[in-house]
Order: sequence, then structure tokens, then C-alpha cells
Amino acid sequence: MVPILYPDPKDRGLSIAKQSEQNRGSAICFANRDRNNMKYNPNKIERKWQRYWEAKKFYNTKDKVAGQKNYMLLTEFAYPSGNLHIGHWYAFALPDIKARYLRMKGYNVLYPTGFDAFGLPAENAAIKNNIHPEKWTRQNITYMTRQLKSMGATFDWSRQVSTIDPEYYKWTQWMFLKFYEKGLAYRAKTSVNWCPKDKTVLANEQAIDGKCDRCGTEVIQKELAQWMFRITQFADELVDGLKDLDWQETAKLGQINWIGRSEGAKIKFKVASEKLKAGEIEVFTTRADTLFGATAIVISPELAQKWINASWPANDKIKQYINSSLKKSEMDRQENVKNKTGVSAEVDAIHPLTGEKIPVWVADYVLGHYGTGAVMFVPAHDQRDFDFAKKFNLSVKTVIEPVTGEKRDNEEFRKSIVAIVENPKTGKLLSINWGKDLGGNLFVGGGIEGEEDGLNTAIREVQEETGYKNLKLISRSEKIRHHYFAYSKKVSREIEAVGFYFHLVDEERTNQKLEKNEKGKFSVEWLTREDVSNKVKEPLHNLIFRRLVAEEVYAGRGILADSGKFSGLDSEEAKIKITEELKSKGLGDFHKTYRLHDWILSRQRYWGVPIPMINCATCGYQPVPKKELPIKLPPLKDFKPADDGRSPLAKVKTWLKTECPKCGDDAERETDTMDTFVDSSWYFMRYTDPKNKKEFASKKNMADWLPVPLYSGGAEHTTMHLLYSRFIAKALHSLRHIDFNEPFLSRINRGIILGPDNQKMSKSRGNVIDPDVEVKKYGADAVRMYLSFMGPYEQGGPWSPGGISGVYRFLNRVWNFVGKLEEPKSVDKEIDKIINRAIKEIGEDIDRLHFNTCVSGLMKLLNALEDKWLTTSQYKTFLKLLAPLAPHLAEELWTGVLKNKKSIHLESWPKYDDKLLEDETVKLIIQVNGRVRDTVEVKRGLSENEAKELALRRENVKKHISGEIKKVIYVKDRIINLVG
Ligand code: ANZ
Ligand code: ZN
Repeated sequence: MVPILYPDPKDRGLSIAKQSEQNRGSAICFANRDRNNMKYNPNKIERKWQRYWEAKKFYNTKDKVAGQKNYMLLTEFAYPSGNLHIGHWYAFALPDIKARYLRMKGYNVLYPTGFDAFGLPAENAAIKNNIHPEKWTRQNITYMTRQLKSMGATFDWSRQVSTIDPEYYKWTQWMFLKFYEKGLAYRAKTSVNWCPKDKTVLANEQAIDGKCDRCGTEVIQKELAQWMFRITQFADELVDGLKDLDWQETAKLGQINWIGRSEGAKIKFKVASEKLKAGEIEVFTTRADTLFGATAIVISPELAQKWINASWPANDKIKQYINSSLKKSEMDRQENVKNKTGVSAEVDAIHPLTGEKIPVWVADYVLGHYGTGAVMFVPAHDQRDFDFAKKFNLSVKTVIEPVTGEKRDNEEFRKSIVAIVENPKTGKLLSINWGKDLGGNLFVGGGIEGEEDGLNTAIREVQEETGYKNLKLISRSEKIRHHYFAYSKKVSREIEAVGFYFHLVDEERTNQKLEKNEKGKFSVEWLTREDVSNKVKEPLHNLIFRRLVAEEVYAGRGILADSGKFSGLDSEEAKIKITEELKSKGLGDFHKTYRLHDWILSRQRYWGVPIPMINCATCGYQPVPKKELPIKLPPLKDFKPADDGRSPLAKVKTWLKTECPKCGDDAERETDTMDTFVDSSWYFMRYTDPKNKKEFASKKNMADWLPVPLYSGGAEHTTMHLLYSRFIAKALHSLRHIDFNEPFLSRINRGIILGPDNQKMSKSRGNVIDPDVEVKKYGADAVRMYLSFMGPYEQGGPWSPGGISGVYRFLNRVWNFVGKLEEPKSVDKEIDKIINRAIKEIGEDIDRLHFNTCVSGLMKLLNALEDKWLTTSQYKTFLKLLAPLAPHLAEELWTGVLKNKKSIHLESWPKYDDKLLEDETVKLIIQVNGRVRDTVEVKRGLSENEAKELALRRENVKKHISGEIKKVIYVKDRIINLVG
């Protein structure tokens, strides 16, 4: 007959009724004895199954399988640094759970892997250890491949790609040439980030906080001719395309900010000086509405230098200033917020709409490579300009009256004041606390009555509400419009408010009792500035505090004032109207600008893909004919970069010297190699067709697999690899080489595994967890499962030695959860229900990559089943649920205990039964006024009303209810509390 499973109560002389009282400890002993004392020994079983799956080519994926949908689950391929660390396990072993699950769900899953194998560390190791970069890299690949195989993952090794294989980088070079033909790759002089230690150019993305991403050396700026990709041509598409992608919001935002699209206008200011050939200055602004508030023009030192080059006779002070500024990094120039520097250019510009003369200044907070390198200076509404105006005593003109809140219908109009009083002795500010329901902490406020002057109103209100009477005015705000709904009176209001900022002259107060205070309506409090920032949240009062006390400029929306015929317009509308007016006069136009620069891809290093160009003295740069690809890296002994900044390839004369493809004369090869991010921006396409000799991948194969439905990787790649890959896809798409233009439909950034001390793992801290050691101790299944269990995949967390041994104990319990093979006399329906729910929940968890809850789901399941007597079919289902998480153990039990001939990994994911889900019961706790009065087994998912009715029928509940039930607190499937 069919086998049965442990526990068999008869063997212990127990009745079935008693079996549930058995504790688990004895159950395990029993099982062990029964299975000839076989202990869970992962090392013994894991290698065995890995070899078996490999020999049977289980995971060599076919391009197409009848009746199955293709699914490429992509993870970022590894850099062959030498050794797998626990982060690699996190990156590869967890998505493998989903790969296995999808396979069981009937997908044809490709779980590819490869190596991103060019790059600096190989060269540095070569220099240090006197070993060729290729040898070093290939050794590492061999070693890491072995380590990767110990994960028991479903990698398709037959499709492995490695970026250093000439058959791969041939296509990297081919893409470069295709882009070159279309103007998407070009060479130009540009100011670049230069790492003096690595002696190479870095992309902006690789100069992090002004330091080299690889070695930490301070990056300097250099003007060099470089090869570039025109990524800016796709800037709009790169922003707009994100809308349709299922990515984490943080990743989308990271790209949006990096691209930094900014919509505004270019405006021309004529220059009133014959000495200046330029004749006009063009500025870029996002706030054309503030044009009438422009009291100067400020240009970048770069632009000033251009003027000088065009024979502007600048004085020495200006020249000196320009020279010192150009030495600073962009970072420094923007960071230095408060201490702005600058010099007068001693020329005037003419305001395009008023015709007034305004001075021109040079200052390095204006960047040379953003917008037009010049700004219109609006100190009233831009904080940077305001700081500069204060320092150099330039005039400030307010042109925007702030508006807060949203306009409503039927507003009641009022004029009012807000008064902020500071005691200069304590630095504290006077606040009225109205209590939570009436608005919390505010400043003194009140309506202006009749013809009263605002200042008088403010003084009167302060006295009436607080008693203080001797005040000195420090400053007053512009008019502020505020829309709000007055809850106490139930009316919408628009108020026109002015803020006043006073200092107390002395602490004398009026003798008369404060009327309102007596009614206990509010209390008077003195708050520190910090308290004010936290407590006074009401928009109008908060704004007046920021304007008058914190001295912030108003940079928000509002209504135009002092702006000629545009006065009174809303600022958003005014942006358009003013720009249109300028446009009609030929003095401006709408314009978009971006922070994104073109992608500099030249690297002056050996270990990369040679850029396939030839430089001829007569014909200039010529592309290498495609039939000559790949241009292979020549062998080389000395990898040190040349001191003139040229790549070490320049030393290989036999390779360097060649013929011009156009005129046949002697010429030289380009010696720069490509940024390795070029290699890695298309590798997933190659997975679809890794052996293709005629194309980088056939369109047919790409159509089978791409775009990638799910890509898992590290958050550090948001503005580099992910942006570059999207660009390459868009570029290839625009050249009709691929049929999709977004490569990755959904993307998940995983978290980071920290050391047991909650710090980033590093050798110097001695907190590095070596996966090989853990695998040896607990087995791959335990490592996979513990990594899953430690927290949400997007968060990661600290490694805990106790945590992994807990998971190991759990796997031991699974191992022991099996006994003699004999079928129970009757099927326990309750067990079916428990398993049925687990199928649904564990499956959904894996689907959403909620690996942690999926492990706890399995643990819960084992807890519920461990002391029960399962049928074979129930036990089978249990093992299938285990299979994606602990593939080796599941396989061992499946074939070893159940004697199945076919692997569990060829089984289907079990189906659950919706009807059974409804049939399930839960224990509902019934409380009366917060005290437990009863518990009752009920159907899962009762509505509140059903639960209430049921509760009211219970004797013990009735006893405790007297009178009416005022409130019901119901937590579905758990608790109902009747409050009388
Ligand atoms: C006038 C103005 C008035 C501005 C105002 C702002 C507020 P985003 O949004 O980041 O693109 N700007 C333009 N080019 C610049 C450069 N090369 N270096 C430094 N600052 C530059 O910023 C656009 C704003 O940044 C522009 O709008 C300009 O200042 C400044 F109440 O023009 B604005
Ligand atoms: Zn030539």
C-alpha cells in the first residue's frame, strides 16, 4: 500500500488522541531511531545533488518549450574579484528561489550568469603581484565558478558570458562603431575628472563626493580630448520612460534627479559696453516670472574666461578671481553655501523688459557647465542670490507675494496680521497655545479692524493677548495671501496678512487681567527657535517665521508685484506670459536643460576593450572596418600607465602602428580602452544568444526573452549601470537593432548584509562572514534560507550567528519530520486546510520576493504539522513548498524517503483550493469592555456584524453585558471587543 509518514503513534503505544501531546523532542528521537540514526548532513547530500542536476543538464535552458512562457530572471553578473562574499550569496541565491518557483509554476526560466571581467582591479593586482591581468582574471573566474556552484542555484552555465572573451567584446566594439556612424559616439575636448593615482579619466558617476570611486583619491579636473556617448540625446526619454516601469520609487527618483531635467527659459540681456564683443548674455532660468526682480547678472568664471579669450580687457582682480575659481571642484563651488565669493565685472547689462541698467558680476557659485553658465540674479526669491546680495551689498527687489493654501469657493476676505515677539535676553519667541483642537501653537494674530494700520493692530493684539506692551519693530514681511478653512466658524477665508517681528524692550505687562486668558481659551508660552520649527506648523505662521526670523527668502509660488503689466498674475501663468513676450521680441524662449552630461567612456588603461578607431595624420580619426573586429588586446608586460597620461597600449608599437583605412598611410590605433560600464550595459542581450557569431544576438532570440521581466541588483547601480543600459537599449532601438527600448520592466534593489556588529563588512573590522565557512558548517540550504529569513530583501540587515543556527535547527527538524511509511486510517481534513493556506501564502510571498515571510510561513507550517500524522500526498506537498528554499534537502527527502524516481524540481507547484480557504476556522477571542469572556471557533473571514451577532449569542458574553453596546473593535479572525 501507500507508505505513511511519521509519527506513527502505534509504535509508541499511544492513542491518536494523545499524539498531539507528544513533545517534539521525543518525536525527533523517534524518527532518528527509525531512520537508522541517520543525521542531517548537508555536506553529504548537497554536492551529490549539485552534481546530479549538472549531469542531467537540468538548468540548460532551451530558447522555447512548447506550452511554457519564457522568463529571464536577471541578476547583475559578478566582477571576478577573487572570492565570493556573502553579498554574492544574497545577490544570487535568493532570486534563485523565485527562479525555482517560477519553474514549478510552468515557466521556461532562464537564470543566467557570467562575469563582468574587465576593469582596474585586475591591472592593479597585475602591477602588485606581477601576474598578467588576464591570468589573474581567469583564475578568479575558475575559482568563483566553483564557489557559485556550491549555492545549488539554477544557473544556466551553458549560456555564461564573460566580457573579456574576444567573441563578446567584438560586439562591444561593433556597437561603438554603429554609434559612431550615427553621431552617438564622438570625440571632443572636455573638462574631465582625472584620478591622479589610477591615472585615468572617470565618469561623473564614478567621481563620488570628489573622490575616485575605486581608490578614494581626490579627483582633479583636466581638459582632455575624450571619446563620449551622446547619452544626453535621450535625456527626455530616459526620464519619461520611467513612468511605465515597475521599479522602486527610490530608484526612479535617483535617475530623475541624476538626469536633472529642468524646464524654464533662456533670456537675453544686452551688454552696455563696447569693450565686450559678446554683446549679450544669455541666462537660463526656471523662474521667468521673477524677471522684474533681477537686480544683476552673474556669470560663471568659465564664461568670463571665454570673454577674456575673445579679447575682453578684464582687470587683474577679475583675472585672479577666475584663475583661483577654476581650480576648485564643482563640488566645492556648490557646497560653499554661506561664504560666496565673486567680483564685479565692471560692465552693465540691460534689462530686456524695463531697459534699466543692472550690474554684471562674476561668481563661482554659478557653474560653467550648467544651463548657459550665467544667471539672472533675483536675490528676493533665490537663497543663493540673497546670500550674495547681502555680502556684496546688491539691491533686493521683491516681485512675488507669497500665497499659501488652496483657493476655495465663497471665500470671506479679511486683512490680518501675525506678530512674532522675541525676548532678546532669552532668544525665545512668544507663542499662543490654543490646544490641539484649535490649531496648537501659533504666534499672536488678529484681524485688522476698519481703517486701522497693520502695525498698530499688531501692537494692540500683542497687548490684548499677552499683556506685553513695550515693543521694538525689527522687520515686517511683504503681503501674504493665505487660503484656509476656519473650522470653528465653518467658513472659507482668504486673508491678506502682513507679518511683524518685534523685540521686547522690557518685560513690563499691562495690569488689566487678560480677558481671553481668563476664559482658559489659550495659554501664553515662550518657545525656542527649534521648538517653533517643530510646533508652529500652520502654513501662514510658519512662513512668516521663516521669512522674518530665520531670514529665508520666499522661493515659492505667488502673485506678481512690481512687475509692470504682469503684476497681479499668478506666478505659474506669468512664467509663460513673460517668456512669450520675450520670445516675440527675440529676447528669449522656452528652454529645457539637464544636469546629465554625455558619457565619457575613454579610459587610459590596458585592461579594457580597445576603442576601435585609427588616427591618421591626414584623415583624422577613422573607424576600424567592421570585418577586422575584434581588435584584440595585445600581450603586454608593463601595465603601468604612461606618465603622459596615455594608456599603456601606446607602448606596444607593433599593435599601435597600422594603416589608415581611408588613405592607406601610416596611422596609429586609438590607445584608450572603454569604460567597463559599456561592457556591462548589454550583457543580458547576449544571454539570449551567447554563441552567435554573426550578430550580438539574433532578433528572434531577443524577442523570446527580452525585455527582462525582473532584474535584481544593488542600489549603487541606479545612476550608473541602470542608466547606461537604458541608454544603450534606446540607442540600439533607435538604430533598429532591437525591438524594445526599455530593457528592464521591473527592478528590485536588494539590501546589504552587514556584519554581526551591524557595520559594513570589511577586513579591517574583522566582521566578514565567509560563505564557504558557513556552507561547510551548516550547508548551502541553511545559508540560503537564513539569508532569506533575515529581513525584507530590499533591506538586508546584520548577519547573526544565532540566526543561522536557528535555521539549521529548523532544517534538522524537517529532516527528522518523517518516519515509517504507512498510511493513516483516515485523512485529517484540518491538515489539508493548513497546507492549503500555506500553498497560497508561501507562493505569493515568493512571487513578491518576500523571502523572509516565506521562511516564517514554512516554519509555521512545520509547527502545525510536526505532531500530526500526514498522508503521503500531504507530505509531498510539504516538500514541494520547501523545494525552492532548500532545494537539496527537499530533493533528498523526495527521492530518499519517498523513493520518487523523478526529481522534485521537475514537479509542479501545488495548487490551492479556494473553497478550502473559506472552510478554515480560526479562534476568535471575545472581549467585553476589554476583558476576555470567551473564545470560539469560527469560520475565517467573518464580517464585523457576523462576529458581533455571534458574540452576543454566547452565554458568558450575555452575562457581562448590561445596556447598550456603544462601540465594537474588531480585528478580523482574531479578536472582537464589545464596549458598553
Ligand atoms: C532666476 C531665479 C529666480 C532662479 C528665482 C531661481 C529662483 P534648477 O531648477 O536646478 O535647474 N541657475 C541657472 N544656471 C545656473 C548655473 N550655471 N549655475 C548655478 N545656478 C544656475 O535651477 C535653475 C535655477 O538655477 C535658475 O533659475 C537659475 O536661477 C539657477 F527666484 O533664475 B534661477
Ligand atoms: Zn588617412
